[in-house]
Amino acid sequence: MDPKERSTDKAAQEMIARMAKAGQENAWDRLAAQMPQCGFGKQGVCCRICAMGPCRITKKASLGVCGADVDTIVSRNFLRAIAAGVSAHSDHGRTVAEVFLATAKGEAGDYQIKDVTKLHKLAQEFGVKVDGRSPNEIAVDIGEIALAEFGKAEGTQLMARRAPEPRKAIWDKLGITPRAVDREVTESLHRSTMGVDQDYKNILLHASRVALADGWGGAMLATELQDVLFGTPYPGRGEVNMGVLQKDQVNIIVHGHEPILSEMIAAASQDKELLAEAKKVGAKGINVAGTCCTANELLMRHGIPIAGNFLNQELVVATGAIELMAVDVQCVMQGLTNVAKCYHTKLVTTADKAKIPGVEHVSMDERNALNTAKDLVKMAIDNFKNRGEVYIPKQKSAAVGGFSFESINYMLGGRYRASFRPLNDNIINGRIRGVVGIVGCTNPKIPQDLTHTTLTKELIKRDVLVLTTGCATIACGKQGLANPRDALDLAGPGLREVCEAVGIPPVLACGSCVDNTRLLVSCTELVREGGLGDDISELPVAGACLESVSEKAYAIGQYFVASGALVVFAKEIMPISGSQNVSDYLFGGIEKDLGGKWAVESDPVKAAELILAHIESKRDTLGINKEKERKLYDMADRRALSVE
Ligand code: BF8
Ligand code: SF4
Repeated sequence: MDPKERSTDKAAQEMIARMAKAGQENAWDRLAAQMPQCGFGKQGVCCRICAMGPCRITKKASLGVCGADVDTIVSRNFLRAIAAGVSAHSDHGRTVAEVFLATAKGEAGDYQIKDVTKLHKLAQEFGVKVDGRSPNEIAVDIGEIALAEFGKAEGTQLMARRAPEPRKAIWDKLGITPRAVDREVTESLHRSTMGVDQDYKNILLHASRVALADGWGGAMLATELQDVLFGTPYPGRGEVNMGVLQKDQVNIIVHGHEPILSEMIAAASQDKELLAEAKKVGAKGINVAGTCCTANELLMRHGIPIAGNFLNQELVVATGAIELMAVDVQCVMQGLTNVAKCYHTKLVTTADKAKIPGVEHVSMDERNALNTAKDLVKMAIDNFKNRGEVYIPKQKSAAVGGFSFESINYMLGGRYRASFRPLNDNIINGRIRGVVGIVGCTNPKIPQDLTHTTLTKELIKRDVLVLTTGCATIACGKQGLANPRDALDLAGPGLREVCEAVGIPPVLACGSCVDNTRLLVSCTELVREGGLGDDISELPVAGACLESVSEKAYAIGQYFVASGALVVFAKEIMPISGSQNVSDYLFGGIEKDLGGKWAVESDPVKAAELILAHIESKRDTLGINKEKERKLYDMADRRALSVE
């Protein structure tokens, strides 16, 4: 297959061609070998949760052996996928909470509480006393409360209190205010086992509840605690794509999700002794770059370069320039082992819960974190001499990352009064039509990055502010859309004017997949600031992921829907088409219950139309599309025009 049909990223195209020439396999080749994929699986109609099965629903056999109908089977599979996604984000959150607590207690000396302002804010939210106490004392209480959120016996998620009041009332009325993460995941598995919940709407109601335990629970805690521990991101420059690899330096790739590891490797790479060692082996320095979400975390906080997103992981190794790739959890392809074998690259697993046969394991213990990271850097340096042929594609793009909620708030409001007011005002006056989150993965079924970048361009052209996370951020970054200057040239006149006035780009890189919670917090702030309705469901906002891969993407989609937003996925990647009832409910009926809904559209241009129509209908309902009386300037105009 022509590499251009596999990826829209020029560096990836080069590497795909090189791998093909060398007879090396990657995800696209393995996908081809899987064709045709199982039609039952695609529709979500197969069930193998008990030993009377596996069953699959066909015209000939409309019920499983137990009598389960297609609605039960499809909704149960969907719930299980969401629960798995929730467990991934939230287990990440729990690890962060554990390291946070160990840090506060002085048991993880290499980490420290970096953002005391945010610590105090969390303390206020959690009812923790601040006066006369040191940051570590406060953090011990916060850490203990946070850790309990994952497994507490009673009560609901503390973070869910952040949601707008009408939203919380909807959740309460439906009985889906999320409880402890572990409880919601356990109940998901219980309800979806053989012979338990067999009412598809009831099953999908719990899908919302478990997803909310992630968005307004585990994942939100991951983001908040990481900010306190590693620093709340503020905008800074970085570079994205394989061209960030350095031919004359020791290259280390950190891959996975938890910054617990990558933060330490980044620190160890600056160690003077290790730098001297690198020089001794003939390298000019130590270059750390990231792939996948851990890359977003490092770009957000340190401007550390990003080598690529999910589908780039094998291609990066195939450059022959990587001395060591340290991986932790999630989205790490086992296929990496075969590619690494073709080169000198040392692949190292670091999380005890995620090992790979034949791959060296170095356990990352937070109590000895920096030393472990130094050992890894040393391994990389020692491996430099084993390099063979190296080919590094030239492509790289400048990018600005670091758009946390706090930094957006600060930039919009200015130094003296952080505020969303200018954004609300400009949505109300129509210069900005709405706000859309473009998130998630890259899937080999779709030319890499195509939909994220096309949708982003279509939306900013039509004056929609775009917030990105996960691999979609990296997709945009690679194609220059996270470069404010280039992106501004593609923005519609209204959006451009506002962006130039307040000094934000039209595409905001907001971080990793757990950082989708920054988008929930931002939506809540849009409501709180006033003028755009009382609930998230009234806002002219939407979310989209047309290249989803992971179960985590369903979890994210469902918590946005349950928070009141429209969420658009690609049709062929939404495994519910086997049930008309489930499809009708998720694409329509659920809106009456929760104010949000799913939609499917695989074509990014049509997806943009669909989203814009949704945004305009929300604007109509809000009454902000009505022609206003002509006037010279109002306050909003003046604010939008004032350049600091
Ligand atoms: O959590 S976007 S492919 S890397 S799942 Fe994975 Fe998808 Fe990338 Fe990050 Ni998110
Ligand atoms: Fe078949 Fe029912 Fe068992 Fe599923 S639970 S495998 S549908 S018998």
